[in-house]
Parts: sequence; C-alpha cells; structure tokens
Amino acid sequence: MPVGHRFLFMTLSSTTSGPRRIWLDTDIMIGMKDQTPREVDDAIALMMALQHPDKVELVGISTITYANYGYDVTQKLLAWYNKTGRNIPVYRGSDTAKDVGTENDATRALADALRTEKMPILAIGPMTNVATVVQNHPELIPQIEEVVVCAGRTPGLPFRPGLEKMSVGDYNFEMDPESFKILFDAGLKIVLSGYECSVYLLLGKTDIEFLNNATESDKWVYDQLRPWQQFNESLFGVDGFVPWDTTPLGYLTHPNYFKYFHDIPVRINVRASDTDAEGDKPYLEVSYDFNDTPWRATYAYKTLPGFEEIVIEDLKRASAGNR
Ligand SMILES: [Ca+2]
Repeated sequence: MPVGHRFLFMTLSSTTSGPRRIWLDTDIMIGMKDQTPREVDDAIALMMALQHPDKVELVGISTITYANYGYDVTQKLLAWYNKTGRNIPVYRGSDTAKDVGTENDATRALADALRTEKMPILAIGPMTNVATVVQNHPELIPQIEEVVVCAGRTPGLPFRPGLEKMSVGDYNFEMDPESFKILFDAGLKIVLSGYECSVYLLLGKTDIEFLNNATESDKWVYDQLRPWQQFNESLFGVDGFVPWDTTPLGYLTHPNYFKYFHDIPVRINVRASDTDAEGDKPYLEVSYDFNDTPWRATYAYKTLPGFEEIVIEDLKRASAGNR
C-alpha cells in the first residue's frame, strides 16, 4: 500500500520534528515614552512567535538599542502573552548599537546558549549583540545555523512606504553597518527579510480594533498600535503600519508565504544618501550581477497573500488566550 506508507511516513515525520529552538534579539520599543509614538513591529513579532510553539521555541530573548526599556517591556508582554508554559529568559544587550566587541548580559547569554546547542538567531534590530558574539567567540560560528534579519535591498530600491512621498532608511543596517560586515565576513548563513517583502503588509485600524477591549493587556497594546498607525499616516499618507519584523519571523514559522532569491551575492555600496540632504551612505544590496563579493544571502523579495491574515489571526489568538 504505497499510499498508506506515504501517509504513515508523513505523520511520523511531522510529529517527531518538533519546534525549532531559536534565539530572539530585538530592539523592541513599543510604548517607549518619547516625542512621537514608537515602532511596534518587534512586539507584534514577539506576540506572533508565542502563538506558534509548535514551530518555534524561544530559548532566550536579548535586547538591543533600548536595552533597559526593551527588557522591561518584553517582560511585560511575556507576563501577559506567554502561554507556552515555558519560562523565557530575557537579557539586556548593547545600548548604543555601535559598541561591537563589548560584552554584555545578552552576548554572554547568547554565547552560553550556542555552546549548548546549534540554533538560528532571529535578529530584528541592529546586529551589534550578534556581531559581538561572532567577533569574540569565533569558535561558536558553526553553532549559528543562520541569522534572520530585517535589512537589505535590491540595488537602488527606494524605501518609500505608503504614498511614496518620503524615503526611509534601512534602519537596522544603517545603525551599525560594521556589525553586518562582521557577520558576512564570518561566512554565516544570512537571511535578509526587510523592506521589499514586508511592505506588502499593512495593518489598518479595523485589523486591530479587536484589541480595543476591556482586557488590560490588549488595551495597552491597542493604545500603542493605534497612535503608531496615526503617526504613520502623518508621515506616509496611509492610516496603518507595516509590521516589518514579522517577515523575518515568518521565514522561520511560515516560509512558504515568501519568495526568496537564494544564494544571492551581497555587497555594501556607498553612494549619495536618499534620506539625508547631503553626503553619502552605505547601502546593503543584493544582486546576481555582483561578481566581486564573497558574501551570500537568502533574500526575501515578496510576501504572498495570506501572511497578513496570519499576523492578524495570531494577534487574535494572543488576545483570546489572555481573557
Ligand atoms: Ca526591530
């Protein structure tokens, strides 16, 4: 019975594979008090990851850029939305995003975790923490299965969300280009899932309205998301936001919802800035035409229909699980 055999095999393999254990490094800043609302996508990626314990298991979380605020708000979100039954430790990382090589709680914890097991790193902020581990502990490089990041572009692609009135930078890369160099020079497998594929997603007011309820946690999240949508409208002309960091997570949880350029050459090109009035800046770019670079990546260039619904469904499940 070949059909029966095939079915049996698929059943066995799906029950024995288990979730992928991953490390999350994040510049989470949702709710940070400032002159403007702050980016919310790391928080959404975290809430999503917690909804897929069958696919990913968070070994640890480290913070970057807003190390202390990120630590506190991550603990707050975990206390509300971590229903996995597992304790997920959180570590403070680099505060400046430019002190590569300087050890901190996050780099020590990540190095310890890599000494114990091989795993991928989902790094959805600047790369300073990860590059510090790679630079200071080269013996751990083979333990890093891949680094999945939110950065990179095809040559010359402008980052102009919404009504395309204004260019934004390749934030995670531009905050610390040196750390990206360290990762590529180490020969790590890098997955770039940045602007080009993420901009297909847009969460508008009605997509998140269910969070506007009487639950303390949901209401707090809503009270950060809604002003972020309105702030985005003031900048880009559309009332809504792109949940950028959900697509690198999606590479790990829902890889079939993205189209990728595999083994594509990567280069840092320096030319006139498209975000500052004057001066040059570096661009992290991928092209099969680059024949003078040893760097390679997997590059996500498109998100397929259906993934946005998964993002929204996951937020709904997080909300429902918390009442
Ligand atoms: Ca981020």
